[in-house]
Amino acid sequence: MTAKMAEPEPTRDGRAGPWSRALFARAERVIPGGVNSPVRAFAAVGGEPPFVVRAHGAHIVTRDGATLVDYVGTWGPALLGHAHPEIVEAVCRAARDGLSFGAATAAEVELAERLCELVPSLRGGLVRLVCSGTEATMSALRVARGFTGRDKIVKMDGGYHGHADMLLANAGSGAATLGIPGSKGVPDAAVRDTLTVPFNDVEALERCFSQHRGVIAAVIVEPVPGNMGCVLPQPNYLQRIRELTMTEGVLLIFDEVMTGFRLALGGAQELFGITPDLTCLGKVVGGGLPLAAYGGRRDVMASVAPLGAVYQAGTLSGNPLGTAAALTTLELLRRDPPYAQLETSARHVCEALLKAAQVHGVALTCNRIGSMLTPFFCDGPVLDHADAQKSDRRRFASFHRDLLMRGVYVPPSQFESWFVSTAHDARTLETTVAAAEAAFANIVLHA
Ligand code: KE4
Repeated sequence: MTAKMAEPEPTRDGRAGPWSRALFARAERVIPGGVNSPVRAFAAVGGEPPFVVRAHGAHIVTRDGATLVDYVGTWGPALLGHAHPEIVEAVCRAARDGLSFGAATAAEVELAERLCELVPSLRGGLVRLVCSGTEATMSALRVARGFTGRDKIVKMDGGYHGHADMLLANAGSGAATLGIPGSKGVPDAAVRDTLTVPFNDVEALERCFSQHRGVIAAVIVEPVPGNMGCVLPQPNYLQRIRELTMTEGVLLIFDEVMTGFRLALGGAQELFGITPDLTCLGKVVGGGLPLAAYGGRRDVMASVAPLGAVYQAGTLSGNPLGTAAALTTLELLRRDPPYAQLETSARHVCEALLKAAQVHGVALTCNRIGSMLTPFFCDGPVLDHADAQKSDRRRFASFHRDLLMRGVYVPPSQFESWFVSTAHDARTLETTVAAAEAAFANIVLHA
């Protein structure tokens, strides 16, 4: 099918062209929905995903020849831009010595030591390397249940912590986008012990604790949810969760897969000054390679096999390529912390979106913290999943398609965060603002 097609001309229009459409048709014949993760199918924004051939810095290039300013950032890892030369070089160097050993290596020790230095809840504690955020959260919850001897867990409505059975209850991210907050194939028994409460609602958590006193193992929370769109904790909310869990003997797990190393070197827990009992990390820490981690209090993590009786394992855990990418990423962040620059760039984007929306009379709320932001197509405030659900998804879809046509690639879902990287410079921000202004003008006409 593609054999006779002419190579595409360079363009800024990121909408799927003949090459992406042909690839998607082939993909749908051999991959469920044509993608290896549901949100990539662009179901909520027209259903025609552009296929990507490479990415550098703040840009991705599609198979149809479009160069786009990227705010998906491979869903968070690309904090330092795509294909950072020092990370690529470190991975290539490691690869020349072998791709995977399934044995202990010095790099894993060094990375674990670095994590225990940088992340407050890991200081003096233990950390285990895994390959994905799902593995990290699933394992942390198993450890919490093993350590406390309790079965119930609490998560937030709209919180997303990967696709482990027990966490697919009122889940956010792709599950919310596709309107399947639960999931077929998850037996009732698997979520029977999963309790959900609205984010930013202390009273609801207090009621949950009083109704389930003594049987809750852990609360798992994204300290800044990114999977209902970006939602900020209200003043004192995280502190109240810490106090309540302490009083109730419930472990507090911060899922910092998205916020870790993005909001500060020590993550959201450093930024807000709250130390959880366990922390899950992923995305940024792996520099784009499959590397994640969970860890925290030494007495709790001592439950993990082979030290303790809570089993967790993985063929590629701590693999040499992931650890090389992670060590280089952390060294780059330590050498030149980018957080002030990220704050300035992301604030510029948020303010420009709000201004353009206002000029065209479009109801918009833009939640932002550091380099994470989400424009919600509704009047604010957006403080939890229920608020986020009020967004006008038709307008979002129109906005998304317009931006894509004008060379700006943002998450294809209202319930995701945009990510600004250190590679987003003045020119890319200018392109973004111009595209947004035109997109808002268009919304009023068409959506
Ligand atoms: P992974 O298993 O996808 O590596 O991580 C799961 C996960 C855990 N915790 C948080 C806070 C997360 O945001 C994620 C994954 N995030 C989604 C995007 N919001 C990944 C993108 C996708 O599912 O394709």
